[in-house]
Amino acid sequence: MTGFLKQLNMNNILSYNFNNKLLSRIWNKYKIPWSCLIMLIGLLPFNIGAQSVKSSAHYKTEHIEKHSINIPSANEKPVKIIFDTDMDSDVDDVGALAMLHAMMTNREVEILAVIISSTCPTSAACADAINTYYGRPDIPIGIKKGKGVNRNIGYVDKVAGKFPNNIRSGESIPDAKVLYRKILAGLPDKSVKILSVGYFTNLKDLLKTPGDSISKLNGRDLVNDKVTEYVCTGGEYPSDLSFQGNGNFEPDGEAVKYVNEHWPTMLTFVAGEQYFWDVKTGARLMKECDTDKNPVAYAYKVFHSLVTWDRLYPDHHSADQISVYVAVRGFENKYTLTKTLGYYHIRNNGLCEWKTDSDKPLRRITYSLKVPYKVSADNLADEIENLMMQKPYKQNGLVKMTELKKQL
Ligand SMILES: [Ca+2]
Repeated sequence: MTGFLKQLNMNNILSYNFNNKLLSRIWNKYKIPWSCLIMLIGLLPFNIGAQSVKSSAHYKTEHIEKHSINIPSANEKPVKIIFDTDMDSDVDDVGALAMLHAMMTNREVEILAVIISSTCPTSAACADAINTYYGRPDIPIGIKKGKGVNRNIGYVDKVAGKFPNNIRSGESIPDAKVLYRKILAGLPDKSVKILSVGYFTNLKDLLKTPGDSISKLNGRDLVNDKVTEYVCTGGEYPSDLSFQGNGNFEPDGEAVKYVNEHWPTMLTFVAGEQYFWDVKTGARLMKECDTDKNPVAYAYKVFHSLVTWDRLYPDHHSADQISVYVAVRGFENKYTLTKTLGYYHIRNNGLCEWKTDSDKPLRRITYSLKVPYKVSADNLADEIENLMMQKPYKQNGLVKMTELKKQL
């Protein structure tokens, strides 16, 4: 603080001397009447005040950058994320949520809500158990109401039954599209990213909502105003025209088609198949973390006890975690993820083909993305798994950062 006062005083003195010299020159050159000079002198305090504010802000920014290793600079705000997950049939959703929590602790991310695209209530309870484990039990959770997809294989029931959470029944969980509207309506314009790692059902429902008491805007306009980008796990690059179908596209292909054609902001598809499997995570998590105390490690352990198809066992693919990486850290990173400009042609059953149409409106341009095989998938896996294994920070990292800034 002493240094700050010294710097502040020196700046004010410099400012004051500069203004005095300026007034002398004006007086000597133009012989301005004293009444006018007094008016000019009257402006000096405002000038000094402005200099003081500027100096203070400058000092604080510099101070934070130099001395607080884990605190981003004033220009590096955490990325606001709404996380939309199926969390019923695969366990990479759990790994993705764990990553987001670690990134929130590290001030890269602010999780605004977790929204379940499955109709399985224990998916919501599992997500709440994970949020609670990371010390953030109050993160809002929504779920798809009514008819929808439910591919629960059972690991979420085990996690929800073993670890503390506040979800007691499906009826107590807010409707996904209503929660979306409430959160979006309360945000500044262009301030949030939506990240989905499951079905597109909730996003279709959101786009179709009319104006209401929450916001006069319909869903599409609300998204257009508030969302910077929508990043999703989904699709095959360059095409999936088989009848197997992509795991996120096929269960609600109509929703994928609708969202792809109506989403008003940038839409990034983290699309691919083989590279998902090249980035292997989970084995180290289960080996080094206590599966009785850590719901993420426990979810992976239970998942592997229920499935026989995981050819990577004891590791697992990292499709949803790669989408987290892309949503938070973007394309420009050391793993040189590549993007391809174009547009998905999607059929109602979820089959898709990537094309580079030029007649699509700019606002609806979508991206596909793949990791070149020369990329060190093992290094990316290590980075992802380190985040999945990062210990909880019991207090909300963002609040902590605010408190620390106040002290400076
Ligand atoms: Ca998923």
